[in-house]
Amino acid sequence: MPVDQGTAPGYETAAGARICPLCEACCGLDASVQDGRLVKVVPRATDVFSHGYACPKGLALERIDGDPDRLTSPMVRIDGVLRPVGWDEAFAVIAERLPPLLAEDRNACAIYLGNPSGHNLDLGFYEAALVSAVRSRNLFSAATVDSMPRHLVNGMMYGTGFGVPVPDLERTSYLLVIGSNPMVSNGSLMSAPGIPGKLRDLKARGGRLAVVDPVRTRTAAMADRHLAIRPGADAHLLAAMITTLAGRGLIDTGTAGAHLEGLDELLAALAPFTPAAVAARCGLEPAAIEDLAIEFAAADGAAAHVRIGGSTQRFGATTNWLVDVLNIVTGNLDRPGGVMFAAAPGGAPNTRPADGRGWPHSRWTSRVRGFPERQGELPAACLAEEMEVPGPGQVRALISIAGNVARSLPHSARIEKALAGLDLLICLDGYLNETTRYADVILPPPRLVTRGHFDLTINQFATRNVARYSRPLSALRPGERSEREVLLRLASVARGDGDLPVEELDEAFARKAADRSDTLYGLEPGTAWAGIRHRRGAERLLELGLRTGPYGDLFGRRPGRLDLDAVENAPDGVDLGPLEPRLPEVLRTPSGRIELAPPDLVADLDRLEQDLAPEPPGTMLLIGRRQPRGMNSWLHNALPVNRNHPCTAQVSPASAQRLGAADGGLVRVASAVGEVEIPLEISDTVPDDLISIPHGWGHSADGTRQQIAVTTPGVNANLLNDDADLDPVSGTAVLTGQLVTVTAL
Ligand SMILES: Nc1nc2c(c(=O)[nH]1)N[C@H]1C(S)=C(S)[C@@H](COP(=O)(O)OP(=O)(O)OC[C@H]3O[C@@H](n4cnc5c(=O)[nH]c(N)nc54)[C@H](O)[C@@H]3O)O[C@H]1N2
Ligand SMILES: Nc1nc2c(c(=O)[nH]1)N[C@H]1C(S)=C(S)[C@@H](COP(=O)(O)OP(=O)(O)OC[C@H]3O[C@@H](n4cnc5c(=O)[nH]c(N)nc54)[C@H](O)[C@@H]3O)O[C@H]1N2
Ligand code: SF4
Ligand SMILES: [Mo]
Repeated sequence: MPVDQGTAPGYETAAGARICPLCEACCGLDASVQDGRLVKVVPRATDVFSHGYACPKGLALERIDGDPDRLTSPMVRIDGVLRPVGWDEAFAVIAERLPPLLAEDRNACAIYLGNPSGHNLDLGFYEAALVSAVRSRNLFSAATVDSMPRHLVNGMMYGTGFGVPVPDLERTSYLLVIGSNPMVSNGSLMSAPGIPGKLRDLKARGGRLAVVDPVRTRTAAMADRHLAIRPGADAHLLAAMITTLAGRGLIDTGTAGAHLEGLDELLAALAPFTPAAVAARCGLEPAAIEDLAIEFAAADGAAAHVRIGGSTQRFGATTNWLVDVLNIVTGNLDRPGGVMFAAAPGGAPNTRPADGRGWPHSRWTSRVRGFPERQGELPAACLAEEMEVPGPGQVRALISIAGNVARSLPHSARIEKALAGLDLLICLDGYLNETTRYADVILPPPRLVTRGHFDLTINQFATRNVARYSRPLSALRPGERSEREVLLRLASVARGDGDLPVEELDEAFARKAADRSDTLYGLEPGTAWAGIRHRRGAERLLELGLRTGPYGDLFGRRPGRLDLDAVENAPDGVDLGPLEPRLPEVLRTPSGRIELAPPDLVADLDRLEQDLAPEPPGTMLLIGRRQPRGMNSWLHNALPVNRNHPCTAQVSPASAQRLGAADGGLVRVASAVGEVEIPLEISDTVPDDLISIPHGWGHSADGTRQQIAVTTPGVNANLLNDDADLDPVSGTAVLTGQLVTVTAL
């Protein structure tokens, strides 16, 4: 039922504020649109969050949105070949093939939610409609190749998976960065545009930067202290730091102290992890570990922060947990200059009234490996086996939304084989790429200037509270459909209701959310609906989120406070100020306290204790890196590769010599599950016995349409990562530190 088509006069040539949807920095831009095409993007100097910062990716948004290879119509496989078709034809195929499969077994249809879901209002709101309509236990997302350790730890300690403590970057005097390279990635679970300037400011005000990373990254190169740790040893290091502080009587929990549960039990459990016991495993001197701990504890406002390198590893959950413990035992949780909780203006689990249920997990398990769900999801590293292993409950259909699983998930050759064997693959994606080439139906998103933008998810990890909304700068063209429409129609088909009119579906969806809000906030029935019904689509749900959010007017109960009009009328955004202490109001654990010693995490210390031996010298371990122009697997077509950042395998000069390999020469890298041939780059930033390969490459020309990317295809690092290797606590894939052998060719 096409409803979002057609053009609205006056929209087609426009200019206005636009938040960059690519990464968590969420920079404010100024965009110009001509004839509906994004033609120019410049940084917006007056944006209340980014103050004129933007990186080259955001400034090339017009190339990304205008990439001639982007799909402009749905595609359907007809006689084995993907062909462009109209929307009704694409939906007819889905309506014919999806319901019988679901009627047999809901779990036969899996869903994967990819990374851009967190940067897109339609996906952010309406993916939930699809997920609840399909009712499959086989829900997967990028979280289990990324941030699930954080969600789990957050859930177990504070009661919500999102809404995580973030470094108070502008006021801290000591920033400890573990397994993250924000100078290149622009930061993650720490939304802060312009990290380079913010780190320079930290140093200019006399603060210190410490980096724990095997590699001397651009962030490590700026640091006052760089600890070149061995991969996977961060939990050991953190345990020993905490034990050092306990041994010296330096534990001081500050204001969080009144809300803690389990401190003594925790310190007792960590006691075996002395600096001497872990030093060899970490590849560090015991004194370096002690010095770091003492320096951190002595700082007036310190913040420890961990991301990918400390999360997509065997001790991902335990590492994330001990980072928070370190912040807590040094009195840095919930204090200015330490780590603090944002109050997301659009509403979040930790701003809504508590329901006493705590974080959901372990209600079912995956069929093949028996892995317990986390936050409703199963490990993405289990997706291949669920598609591949026959028997009752086998996944026979996949709906992949904004994801490129054939490049992003470990053991990707196995993923591709399984994709090829599916009965039905539906992809919501704008490219014919390594994943969507296996699709039966591809449903492309519209141009990004047709969407409104608000950082619903990312505001939960912002380093400052802001509310910013970008208006659509162009109406949908006749062949375009909003992702709202696509998801609602898919949901309707999956529910068995058929292809109903979209506005009807949307109204029912929004009405339900509004009625729930009435109950949640004790409003007169119908109040919330009356306050939002003048809007449509994502904006209607955003209005609900904002008005019931922490700064909202609660439909007149808190007059003068935020509604969407107020935010829309402030194109630079509404600055809601620096982060403020939120304990204990932020807690959503059943006990209403901070659980310092969750049983699943304390139990993992046994496994940590079994892992104290360093690998023998000469054992090569694979690690990853991010590059300035990439965005996981999907920007290499729109942004030509920078000569300085090709897809190479970096090793140290000594490792190169031992391997007999020359700079620029080919090497074969082999793991338990695959092998690749890749040019070698000798780099003194990488320590001996590690090999660094960036992910997101390996652009296949076979059956894809990415004319630029295939000219510099690079090599797919996930051919090497073994999907058997998981953090057993969080289910997160191990994407750093897997064993490989390297041979010069
Ligand atoms: N080896 C290794 N593997 C990794 C990582 C690593 O460090 N090392 N990092 C992991 C991490 S952190 C992440 S987040 C994952 C990411 O992995 P994925 O979740 O697969 O995400 P991307 O690779 O970013 O691919 C995004 C896809 O969405 C499409 N897309 C972009 N914008 C939109 C939109 O608005 N709507 C729709 N429908 N589609 C859109 C793009 O065309 C692309 O195909 O990769 C993980 N994989
Ligand atoms: N340019 C660019 N920016 C991006 C992305 C991109 O692909 N390109 N992706 C976006 C996404 S989805 C995310 S999640 C964020 C991620 O943002 P970051 O977390 O900053 O990710 P990386 O830059 O990969 O940094 C991870 C670091 O961990 C180190 N490391 C590897 N193994 C270990 C280990 O065992 N211990 C420790 N301590 N360190 C280790 C690596 O050497 C690397 O420097 O970046 C986002 N921003
Ligand atoms: S730093 Fe991230 S949000 Fe900012 S312009 Fe670059 S890609 Fe966009
Ligand atoms: Mo990510």
